[in-house]
Amino acid sequence: MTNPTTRTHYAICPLCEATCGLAITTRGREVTDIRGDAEDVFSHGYICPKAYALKELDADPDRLRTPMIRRGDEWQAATWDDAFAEIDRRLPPLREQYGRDAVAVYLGNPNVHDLALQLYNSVPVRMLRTRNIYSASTLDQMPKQVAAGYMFGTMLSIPIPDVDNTDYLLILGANPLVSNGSLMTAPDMRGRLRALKARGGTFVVVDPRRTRTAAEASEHHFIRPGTDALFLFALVHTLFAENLAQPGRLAEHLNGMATIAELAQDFAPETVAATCGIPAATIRRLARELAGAPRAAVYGRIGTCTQEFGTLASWLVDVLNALTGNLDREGGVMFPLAPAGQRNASGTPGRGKGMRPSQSASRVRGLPHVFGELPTATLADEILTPGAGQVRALLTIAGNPLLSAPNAARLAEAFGQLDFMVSLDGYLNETTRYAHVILPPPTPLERSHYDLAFTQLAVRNAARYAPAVFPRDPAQLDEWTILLRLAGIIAGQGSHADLDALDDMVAMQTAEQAVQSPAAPLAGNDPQEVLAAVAPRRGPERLLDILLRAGPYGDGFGARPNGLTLATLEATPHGIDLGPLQPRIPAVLRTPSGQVELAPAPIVADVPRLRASMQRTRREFVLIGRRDLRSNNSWMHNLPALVKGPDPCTLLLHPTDADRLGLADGARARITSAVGSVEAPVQVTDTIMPGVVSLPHGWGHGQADTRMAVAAAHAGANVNRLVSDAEVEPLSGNAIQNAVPVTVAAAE
Ligand SMILES: Nc1nc2c(c(=O)[nH]1)N[C@H]1C(S)=C(S)[C@@H](COP(=O)(O)OP(=O)(O)OC[C@H]3O[C@@H](n4cnc5c(=O)[nH]c(N)nc54)[C@H](O)[C@@H]3O)O[C@H]1N2
Ligand SMILES: Nc1nc2c(c(=O)[nH]1)N[C@H]1C(S)=C(S)[C@@H](COP(=O)(O)OP(=O)(O)OC[C@H]3O[C@@H](n4cnc5c(=O)[nH]c(N)nc54)[C@H](O)[C@@H]3O)O[C@H]1N2
Ligand code: SF4
Ligand SMILES: [Mo]
Repeated sequence: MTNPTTRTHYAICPLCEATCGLAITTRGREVTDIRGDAEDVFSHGYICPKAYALKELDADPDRLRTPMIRRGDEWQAATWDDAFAEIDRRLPPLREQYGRDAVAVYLGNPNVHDLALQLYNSVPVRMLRTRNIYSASTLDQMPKQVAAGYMFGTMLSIPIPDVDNTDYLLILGANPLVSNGSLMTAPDMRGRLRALKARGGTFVVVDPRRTRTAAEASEHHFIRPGTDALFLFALVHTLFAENLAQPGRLAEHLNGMATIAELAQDFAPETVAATCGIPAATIRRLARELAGAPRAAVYGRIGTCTQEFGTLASWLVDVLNALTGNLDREGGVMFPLAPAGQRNASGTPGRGKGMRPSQSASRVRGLPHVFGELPTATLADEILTPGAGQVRALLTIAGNPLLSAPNAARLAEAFGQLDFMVSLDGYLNETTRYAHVILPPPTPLERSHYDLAFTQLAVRNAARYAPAVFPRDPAQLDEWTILLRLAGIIAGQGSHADLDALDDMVAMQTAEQAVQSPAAPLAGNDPQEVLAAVAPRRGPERLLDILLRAGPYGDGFGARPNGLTLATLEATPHGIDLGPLQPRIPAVLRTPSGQVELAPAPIVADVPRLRASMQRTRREFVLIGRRDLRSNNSWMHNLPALVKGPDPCTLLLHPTDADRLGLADGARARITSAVGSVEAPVQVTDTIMPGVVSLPHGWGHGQADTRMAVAAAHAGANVNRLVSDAEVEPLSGNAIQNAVPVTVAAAE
């Protein structure tokens, strides 16, 4: 080919929850430009610096392009047939010998950013029939999901701040100007927050660090890490004490208000102020402002989840939204209605099974099984502790737990003992170096995208589909095919199972579910007719078409002729706007009572633990995390554009603490916790609260046997060597990655 033509493709960025629309210009197989798609109905041209890194990711010479098999210490590039044959040779006998719980699965964060993984990862995982399922969810948002499950009935019934219409936004433990928003899909949070202020509104940030978001806020308050539930309870207390608890329209849909009033009695602002580090008068004023604002929203994220009282704090956020009349109304917090896969839009409107406390527990520590998974913080226990049910083999899918999960050193020791490990991953990194077989996915530019997860958490309803930018490199396999081949092996069909038959089975299950919902227009239809209607599509596109057509905006397979289909989306490359969020209570509820449960018994039972925490003596230092705009958890540090510039992996230390310890800016500090010790350069800054230090997660590269040359040159320290796995948040099993007690000293 002499003169490859220049083309523009419209894509959706799969890197973070903002899901920005991209305009990618290509010449032949080369990316010449990546910009925001100005016509995208959802993101209107906004992007961050990571979008351009998709070009470097695509071209990264360290990115694996063939399967890898490890024999002893030697890694060998392998054919797909050899890789699957190796898995077939080693995995089924282990299941045979030790039972199905002997195989564990860890699902990492990119599973929710990838259409094929979203639709197909459950196929091999369910076939394993193991109780040992772990994921990044218990390092992240599980407490919010537990609170949502109890209050509203499903784990994805998470109310989202209507940031574009609110007058008052209280943000705790989130830094959306850097993270680009989480459990709140909203590209360009800076623009949205500036617009909030421009229309006379207020936003308040409560965070142990004066973040970029805090710096732009109307006001910022330092809070002692881990004390958000106390602070939130004090706001609730003030609402009741001053007769400001006015749920308005929602009153008739709420259960448990009296219980809340009673519980809050113990948490007067004066009682919690010293522990939180926020004056009582400020807490009272914030409560009055929140109640007095015409429309207000409370929003909490990582800082309120990955901590000791994560479920209590996540719950209280929505208790406050309900008590101030802001739950489920414009300008408050609302439930999105996604076009596909929205669990709280199927089944009987207004009623459901709800969430019950975990009925089973982990083998070693008796930790809760929540939404079908066990706490990642106990994966090492299950591998290291002998006995029936011990984990002997591991499948990781798009995860890097050795950088992201607590007590990384102990987890590494555990991985080193596994009899067999398979990783579906594009890098030979800190985790996959322990694998025996690595199966690499195609690059994000070689696959289609529709965001099934974050449309359920977005500030506006929309539908967008993007075909792959480049045809898949014939040497690679689509991820859904990889997953089906794994499923075939697990099902005992060997490494050459009939993939078409397996895919037909998956599609049939999806069609059966689609016709089962009494609320769907196609109720009673024959699943065969559904399959005929989406023929000849296969793979993710077939499943997506079924979900879209059976969804709330769908054509119902003919019942609503103008409704949505995948073909409609294919014809609208910038997406279809489906309008602002609308009130959905009571139809959205899936609780057994059909009410919002403000005071679920299992959550209420955890309140005494919170009360007792006020009696503790304060630690000299507690450690918190942080994120950097040009980074994404652990796996984008091999891209030169993202790692150039100053070292982001520094220990933030307040000037008074630095003086006391004799640590100057740039000095090396040793940070030590109950489980480990790391070194990092000190960055002295008054943006961090005295007594609090911060290290970002996702660093700690450069280990032997990894193949990420750029990352190795920017190694940084692994903060999860400091985070303990000994305790988890009791209701959700979530790891406690914030407010970790540490000591700090000059490095030797
Ligand atoms: N101390 C501390 N620890 C934390 C956090 C914290 O704030 N503090 N945050 C936690 C949070 S919120 C999260 S979500 C977790 C993340 O934890 P993980 O999900 O375990 O880690 P990631 O860094 O996201 O690693 C993603 C892996 O997937 C691979 N990958 C990327 N894209 C694809 C793909 O398309 N397909 C496949 N098959 N593989 C892919 C990458 O190479 C990488 O190995 O970390 C958690 N850990
Ligand atoms: N650039 C970039 N974007 C990302 C990611 C990334 O790694 N880099 N990761 C993505 C992922 S997986 C997620 S889950 C989201 C997370 O999205 P966010 O939650 O917005 O991310 P963070 O920047 O970790 O913000 C957490 C904030 O909580 C504060 N904090 C820590 N402990 C406490 C506490 O006890 N109380 C309170 N009130 N605050 C506390 C921290 O100082 C920090 O400012 O970001 C996503 N987006
Ligand atoms: S904000 Fe997130 S989705 Fe948007 S371009 Fe950046 S990484 Fe991609
Ligand atoms: Mo996350």
